[in-house]
Amino acid sequence: MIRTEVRTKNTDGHLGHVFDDGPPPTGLRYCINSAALRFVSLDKLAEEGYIDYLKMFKEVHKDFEQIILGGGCFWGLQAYFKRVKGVKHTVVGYSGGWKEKPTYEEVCTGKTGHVEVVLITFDPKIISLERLLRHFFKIHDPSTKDRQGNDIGPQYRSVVYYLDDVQKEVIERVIEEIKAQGVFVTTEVSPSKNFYKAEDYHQDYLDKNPGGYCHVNLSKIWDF
Ligand code: MHO
Repeated sequence: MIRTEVRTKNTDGHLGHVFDDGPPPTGLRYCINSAALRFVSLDKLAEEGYIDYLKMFKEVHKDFEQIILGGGCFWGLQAYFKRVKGVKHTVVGYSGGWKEKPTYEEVCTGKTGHVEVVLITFDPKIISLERLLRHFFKIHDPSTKDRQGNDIGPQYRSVVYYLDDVQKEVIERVIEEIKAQGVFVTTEVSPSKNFYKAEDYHQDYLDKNPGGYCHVNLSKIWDF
């Protein structure tokens, strides 16, 4: 049997071997050294930059659900949502643009297409997506295009990026309800196409800097 060596793209390091007796669709079987692998758990795929891989696990039972929300400076969004019951994990990042691995400074220019977002991992047995979205529409203003409070620019636009198609319907239903209450909604609803984790100092920023800028009212965590 032919044994083809797999080597790293840039540094020519040995990773393992590949054989042609694997399963469809590629027919390839990768036999990769464990030392060359990094284990990323399913709930961390999105935040580690592998959002595209999630679709490979559609059939796998998960005890969590995820959604990406943008509604102004991500410091405040994260500070609020991490206090909501049923939210298991939050991480801030950049999403929706075209620039790969953007820095905060690049996103701040408004020219990367990205939005400051929070990736929320929640337990759907404790809080539904619907209720989570009610929080979202309560704490930010969906009517101001490319703006939340004093923060202006496309990086502050209101967005919901969903991670699976089932979520789309729920999001549209909640938005219809809000519109019916007379609210003008500019919120962009799209399938998530990327997520780049923001720099460490932005993670849990308001816990580290309690007096820091925050456009969200944290004095009340709503109960829906
Ligand atoms: N108005 C705030 C926004 C920060 S947020 C991380 C500032 O300019 O620092 O975009």
